[in-house]
Amino acid sequence: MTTATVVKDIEKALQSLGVQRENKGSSTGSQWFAGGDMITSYSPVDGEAIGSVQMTTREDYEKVVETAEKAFKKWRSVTAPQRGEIVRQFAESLRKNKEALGTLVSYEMGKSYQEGLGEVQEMIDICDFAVGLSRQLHGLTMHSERPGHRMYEQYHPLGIVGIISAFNFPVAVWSWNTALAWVCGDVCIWKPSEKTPLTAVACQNLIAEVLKDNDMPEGISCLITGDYKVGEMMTHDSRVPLVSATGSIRMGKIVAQAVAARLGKSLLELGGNNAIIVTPDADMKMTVIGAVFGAVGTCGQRCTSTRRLIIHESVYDEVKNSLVDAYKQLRIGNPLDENNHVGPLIDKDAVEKYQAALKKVVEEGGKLLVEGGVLEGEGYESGCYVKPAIAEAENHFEIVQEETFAPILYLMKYSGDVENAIDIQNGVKQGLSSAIMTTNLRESERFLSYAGSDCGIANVNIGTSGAEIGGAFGGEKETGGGRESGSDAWKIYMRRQTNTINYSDELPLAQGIKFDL
Ligand code: UN1
Repeated sequence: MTTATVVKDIEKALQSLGVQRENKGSSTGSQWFAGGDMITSYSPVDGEAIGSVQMTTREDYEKVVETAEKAFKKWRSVTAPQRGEIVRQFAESLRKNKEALGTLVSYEMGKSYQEGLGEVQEMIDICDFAVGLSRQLHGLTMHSERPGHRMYEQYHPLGIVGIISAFNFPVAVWSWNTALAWVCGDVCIWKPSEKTPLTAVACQNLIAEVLKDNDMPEGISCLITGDYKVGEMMTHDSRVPLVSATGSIRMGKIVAQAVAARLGKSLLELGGNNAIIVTPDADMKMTVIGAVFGAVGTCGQRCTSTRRLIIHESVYDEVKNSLVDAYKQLRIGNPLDENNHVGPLIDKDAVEKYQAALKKVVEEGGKLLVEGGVLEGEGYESGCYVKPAIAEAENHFEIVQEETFAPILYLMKYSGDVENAIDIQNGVKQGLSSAIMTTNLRESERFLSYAGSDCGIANVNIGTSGAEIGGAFGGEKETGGGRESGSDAWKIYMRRQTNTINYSDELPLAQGIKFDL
């Protein structure tokens, strides 16, 4: 595919999604406010400026929050199944715009077109899930210790949900939060990554149309844009009871402290350092495909990307050689060209971090098996294309302990029982995703037991990335402890209330306390 065709497709995508070359950056739905400085979004695909968005000022932010507060009063009175119906219509709009939005995600973020489509599919899936949920949102009932009493708990809408999302899943992570928050009766304010503001403008246009068609007020879906300073307006704002933040551990610690200082709630989805354990009983074909997709998919920029392979010494050379061979087949280039497996990193900063990590692993005593390097020349003009690399390393290396958002896979050996591999796997400060490749039931069950993986996600015979929306998504330790997406993750978007009702003609006190007048 030539550059010219890509540009043409982008034009079409931008047009059909209502994204301009110059955009206002603060919105309460159909209304947009002019703001401060412009942020330009450059595509890592070809280095071109795609368009720009005006940063939210403090004044704009105030307008947004005031409108959201008003909208909440109306939205919470719309019944949950009706709110679900609106989310259903949003899913329909996403289905219609899947190719356009997938293309823009691919071009603005750099992930492959297939993964761009997959990301929009993930949005559709969570909306479908939320529609069903809108007829549930159930609490428990329990038996009272007092005669003629009934107890139950119910969930009420919380208010404004602030969403801070990262560049790597520029649209899906927003929808995980919004689809649930909306059926729960909350209104949302979204601050997308300043690296991918245009996909956010596109999403805002799609949902604004749906809300307008349903005569809903401004303020149910709001957008603010800018750097961390704009995010800080929300984290410090007690009118925002829940802040859901996805990004680095460093960012998460700052958000968590700011929100905790005002006793707000935060939902954190931070870094991972995900490993696949390969035991002597692993299916080799699955292992290689799972490890390669996990390590190089999204150019290693998923929080679930596979960073470490912990391989039993008896199969170490076999796995190592198969991987080195498999890496030779990888095609790196324009992600909108479906012949390519790997697109660019997000920007030159990320390229520098990738280079620094490769240097550091060698300095610490590691050995490069697949060298990596930055690609130059035709098709690589943006300077963001790198070769996926493999290094032999030890778990205690400083660089291995860190999450580098790049396609670098560290191989390490274990000997003896699977417990030794689990110790290595758990021997990092992050706790998002993990996997074991084995056909041996005893090994897989030990990996899944209380003494097994300490991560929020633990898979058997699949890689570390590519979770489905039906399960709760998130991780332990420095990954932040939050859970988004499926299962009962919706509960964080609501406030729980316990109700005790006395239908007797006495007033007995709990715990048998006597109090007579
Ligand atoms: C992320 O990288 O922040 O499990 C989210 C996965 C995707 C979501 C990743 N469904 O890889």
